[in-house]
Amino acid sequence: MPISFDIVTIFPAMVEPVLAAGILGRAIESGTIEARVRDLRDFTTDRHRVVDDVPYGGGPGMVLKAEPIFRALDAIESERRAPLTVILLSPQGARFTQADASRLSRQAHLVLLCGRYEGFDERVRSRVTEELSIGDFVLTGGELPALVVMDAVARLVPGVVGDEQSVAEESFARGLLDYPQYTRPAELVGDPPLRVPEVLLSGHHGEIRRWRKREAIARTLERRPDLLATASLDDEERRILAEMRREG
Ligand code: 9D3
Repeated sequence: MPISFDIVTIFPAMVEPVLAAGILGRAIESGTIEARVRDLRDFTTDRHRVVDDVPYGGGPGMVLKAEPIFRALDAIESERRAPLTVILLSPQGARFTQADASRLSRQAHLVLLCGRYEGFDERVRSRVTEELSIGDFVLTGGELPALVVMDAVARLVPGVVGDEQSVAEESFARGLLDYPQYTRPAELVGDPPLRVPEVLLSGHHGEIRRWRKREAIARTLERRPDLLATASLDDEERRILAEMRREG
């Protein structure tokens, strides 16, 4: 059964073209994943299709009304004939991580609820399974975060990314940064010339594997030492890391 997503937004035009392009687009076209974009305004009942209103108690900005969101969720729930997993994208959410992507990729269906304005009527949260943020920076709405979550989840679904092995082995899932990669030519002419590390041209697969491990660990130690606290390293990697730490 393909995983399916319902994205609820007041800006379908911001979401739709992303779903048509690239690996996600191909997966949707082939039926490996399903995605529907629901315009929140289609779930209003007034002539002006109003989705927001002023906050009770006063203050700046507008708040997304609860009823159109409830009607959208009711409609999706009736179609699916099953309880929904509703993910609210908001700056107040828990930080979205690879572990969340992995967990969510085992669900059959996800609703991604995108906010705009100053936020949602708090009562929307009575229908929300979990609330996620993609990081500590301020965006204009939840559409890009919803696409980020969908992209990260969808690529873990079998058949979406061509090379299953690369998904399974990707170093980030183990808590390491990627090792450096090169492709032809072996030398870029210039001053100085930029050469591919000799070991990669050597054909010594054991040495190449160890070089890559060392590079991935060195980079992680240098740029993201926080990742090493929880990384799942094999014996060889632990030895390399201990040696690097000794040598400073
Ligand atoms: C925390 C800022 N809020 C103070 C009044 C206002 C506000 C700013 C931006 C409320 C909503 C938004 C729109 N952002 C999102 O909907 C959002 C988001 C983000 O801005 N950063 C990281 N992750 C996310 S997930 C949804």
